[in-house]
Amino acid sequence: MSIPIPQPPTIPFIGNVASLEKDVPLRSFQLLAKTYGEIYQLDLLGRTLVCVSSYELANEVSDDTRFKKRVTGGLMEVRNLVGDALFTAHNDEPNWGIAHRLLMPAFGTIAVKGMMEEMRDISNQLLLKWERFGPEAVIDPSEDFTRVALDAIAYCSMSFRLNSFYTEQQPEFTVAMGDFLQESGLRANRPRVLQAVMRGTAVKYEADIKKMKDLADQIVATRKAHPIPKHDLLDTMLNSRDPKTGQAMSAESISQNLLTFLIAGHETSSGMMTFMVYFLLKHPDKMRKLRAQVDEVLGDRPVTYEDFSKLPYLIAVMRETLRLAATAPMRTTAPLEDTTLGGGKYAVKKDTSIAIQAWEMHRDPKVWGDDAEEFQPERMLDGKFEALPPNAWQPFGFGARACIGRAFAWQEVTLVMASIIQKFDLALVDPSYTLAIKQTLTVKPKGLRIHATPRAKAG
Ligand code: MNH
Repeated sequence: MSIPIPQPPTIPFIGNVASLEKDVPLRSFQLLAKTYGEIYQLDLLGRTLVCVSSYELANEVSDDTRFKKRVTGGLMEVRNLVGDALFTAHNDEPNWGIAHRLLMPAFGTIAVKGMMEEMRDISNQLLLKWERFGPEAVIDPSEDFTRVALDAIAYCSMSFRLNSFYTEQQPEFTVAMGDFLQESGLRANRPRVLQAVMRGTAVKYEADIKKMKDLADQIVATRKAHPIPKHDLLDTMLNSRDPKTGQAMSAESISQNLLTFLIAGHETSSGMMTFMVYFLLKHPDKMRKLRAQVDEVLGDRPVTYEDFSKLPYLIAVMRETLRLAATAPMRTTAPLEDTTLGGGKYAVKKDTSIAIQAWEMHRDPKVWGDDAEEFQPERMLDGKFEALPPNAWQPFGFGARACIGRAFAWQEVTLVMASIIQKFDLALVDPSYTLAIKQTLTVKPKGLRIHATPRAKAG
C-alpha cells in the first residue's frame, strides 16, 4: 500500500505558493526538504509539484522509459520567447527532434575542440581587462563571467561578436535577457488576478522579448548578407537537413534555437565560474593545491587543449563546484503512466510534475558521506568520480533531454579558470563575505566582489 506524499498546509486559491520565497525559491525548497524529507508535494496555483530530494528517488525518476521531461513553471514561460526550441520543447514536439539530430554533432567534443581558439579570443578579453584594471579594482566576477560566457557562445557558434567587454554596463541584450528570465520565473507562481493588473511589468516583458528577437534576426541577417566559409552552428542550422526527415529548420526555429543557446549557454556557465571562485577563495588550501598543479603543468605558457587531461585537480574542483552548487538547480519530469516511487511507497499519477532538487540530491549523505556539505574536491579524484553510483552527480540533467552544451561549457570553464589561476592572485574584497544567492532560472552567488592581482612573472 502506498502512503500519502507529505504536503505543507495550503491556503485557499493559492495553495502552497506562499511556501515559496519569491526571490530565491531554492532556499524554500531546501527548507521544505529539511522539514518533509526525501519527497513532498506542493500545490502551486492548481499545479501539483512533487519534489524529490534523495539520491534514491532522483535516480529512480532518471529513467526515460518511465518518465519524460516536463516543461512547466518558469520554463513554460520561457516559451514566450523561444517556443519549441531545444530547451523548452515538449517531448513530442517534432521541432525538438529536428534540432536535436542536427545540432548534437555540432556540440560534440570534437566540434567543440575546434572552437578552442575562438574561446581563447574571448577568454583573453577577460584576462586583459583584469590585468589592466590592476589590483585595486573591485571586480564583480559574475558580471565578467557572464560577458565571457555570452560572447563565447555567440562567437563560437554564430561567429557573431557581442563585444560585451567594450561596454561599461552590461550590454542591453544581456540586461533584457536577465530581466526576461527573472520575470519568467516570477510569472510562473503569480496568481492570475495579480498578473492582470501588472501592466507595466507586462509591457517591459514584451519589450525585452522584442529586443532579443531583434538581435536574433540581426545575427541571421548579417550572416545571410555576408556569408562566410565557415561551418559553425549557425551554418548548420541554415544549410543542413535533418538526416531522419530530410527537413530543414524553419526560420523561426533557427531564431528560437539561436536565442536558446544564448540563454542556456551563459548563465549556467557564468554561475559555475563565479561559484568556483567563491569556493576557492573560502578554501585557501584548495586554491594553493590547484595553483601548484597549474604552475607545474603550464608554467608561463598559454593553456592548450592537451593540457586539460594533465589538470585533474582543476577538473575535480569543477565537479565539486557543480555538486555543491548546481547552477541549474531543478529539472522536472513526469511519469508516462500512473506509477509508484520508492518501491511502491508513493503513488504518482501519469503526467504529474516531479521536480528533482539537484542541491539536495547532491548532498545526500548516503552517497556523499557525513561531510557532504563540505567543499572537498578530493572526493572527485583518483577514480572516485567514475565509481559513483549512476546519476549521483547530475548537474547537466539526464537522458535524451540532458544538456547539449556540456562539452562546450566544460572546455570554456577549464580554459578560463586555468588561465585565471595561472595569471592572478585572487582575494575577496570583503573577507567576511558569506554566500548569498541570486536566482532567475539558474542560480549564482550574489554580491561577490574580488580583487585580481597579476602575479609577478618568474625570473
Ligand atoms: Mn545546458 C539542458 C545544465 C551549459 C544548452 N543544461 C540542460 C539541462 C541542464 C543543463 C540541467 C537539462 C534541463 C532540463 O532537464 O530541463 N547547462 C547546464 C549547466 C551548464 C550548461 C550546469 C554549464 C555549467 N547548456 C550549457 C551551454 C549550452 C547549453 C554552454 C549551449 C551552448 N542545455 C542547453 C540546451 C539544453 C540544455 C540547448 C536543452 C537540451 C534538450 O532538451 O534537448
